[in-house]
Amino acid sequence: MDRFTSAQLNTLLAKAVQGSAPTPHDIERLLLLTDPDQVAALMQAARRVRTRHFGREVFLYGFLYASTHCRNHCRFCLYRRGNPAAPRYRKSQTEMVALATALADSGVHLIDLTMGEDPEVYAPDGKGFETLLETMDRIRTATGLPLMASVGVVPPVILEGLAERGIEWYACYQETHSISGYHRLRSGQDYDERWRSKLRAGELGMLVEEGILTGVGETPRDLVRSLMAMRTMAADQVRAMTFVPQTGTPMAGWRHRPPWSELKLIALMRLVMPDALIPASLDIDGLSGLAQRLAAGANVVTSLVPPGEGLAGVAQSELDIEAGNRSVSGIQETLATCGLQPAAAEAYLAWVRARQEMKCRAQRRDRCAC
Ligand code: SAM
Ligand code: MD0
Ligand code: SF4
Repeated sequence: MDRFTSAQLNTLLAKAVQGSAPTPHDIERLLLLTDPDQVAALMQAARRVRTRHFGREVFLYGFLYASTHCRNHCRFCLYRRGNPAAPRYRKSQTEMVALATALADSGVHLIDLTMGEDPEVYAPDGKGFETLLETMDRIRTATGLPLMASVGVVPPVILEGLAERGIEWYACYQETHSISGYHRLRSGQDYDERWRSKLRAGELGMLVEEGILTGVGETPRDLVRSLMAMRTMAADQVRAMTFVPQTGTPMAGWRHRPPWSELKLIALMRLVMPDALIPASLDIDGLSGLAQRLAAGANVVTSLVPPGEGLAGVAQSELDIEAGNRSVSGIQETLATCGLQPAAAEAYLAWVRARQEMKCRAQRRDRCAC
């Protein structure tokens, strides 16, 4: 792949800052940048785009891993079915409401309720889903915050139930948009079913988060395809997570380090989808990895977990949780060092409502056009 001269790169980045996204070919070349000054220029451009769309304010997401039981066996995941190394627990409804309330009191803007595809919730009689919907209602009443459901590929009727209850977000990460890559990672799961569940959530008026994994054997072309897919589906929040090898899984010994990085992907997502929310997750490198993710153009701090409650992360089940570093107070200093500050709760809510309204108008336009 041909390299950029500094002049070429500066022109391309200046155009991106003005709103003209790089082409797929250029995205691939940017992924392969190695010169530290050129990489720094990419990050700076991403920060400029973030500032243009979001100013100096970042959003904060509380993370509640409500059940670590799962019927699936994703090859990359600690919580895959049958892994004896996975810490397993299932929080009761009362516990979840109390944990969400504590997170809300700590100052987060949203509660992300995440679970494995817990066989108790996914039971054929539907009672588990009924309880889940009720739990989300109770969390809403107790916290008044926007909510995200990261609960796996739920049946269509449950997706409708979430939308009817006004649950703002549906998060469901494809990990890759290469079908063979998907089947390698999410073995036994249907690519189209997962993809369609997100499109359907969007049609039902929910905001959608899409995500990719990096460091799992993907090619630059795969990543370009993913970025294009995220943009085409008009995902409202987009993320990249660096794969963390997990004990007891088929990928425990995987040590592939590609020449690109989560940071470059964050910057590229920012250039390609300037107004999307992009997480700086505490779930990969903990607090020490926050500043670099924000410097790459991320504008949401995710995976804030209250200490002392026996709660787990996903990629990092324990890192920094009990030390209180994955908390609103724990990240303040880093935010200030990066010249950023938490948004007001009203500002996050206003962003969510404006985005929902924009999607709704776009859908009405599309329906009229056909
Ligand atoms: N069970 C639901 C599902 O799979 O959609 C909800 C959990 S989902 C939020 C877990 C996400 O964390 C995965 O989609 C993947 O992107 C990420 N993840 C899981 N294991 C990981 C690992 N070992 N390293 C990095 N990211 C990981
Ligand atoms: C995070 N640990 O934000 C969480 C999780 C699920 N919606 C998010 C992967 O990194
Ligand atoms: Fe289960 Fe989600 Fe982990 Fe896959 S990624 S094993 S669906 S918890």
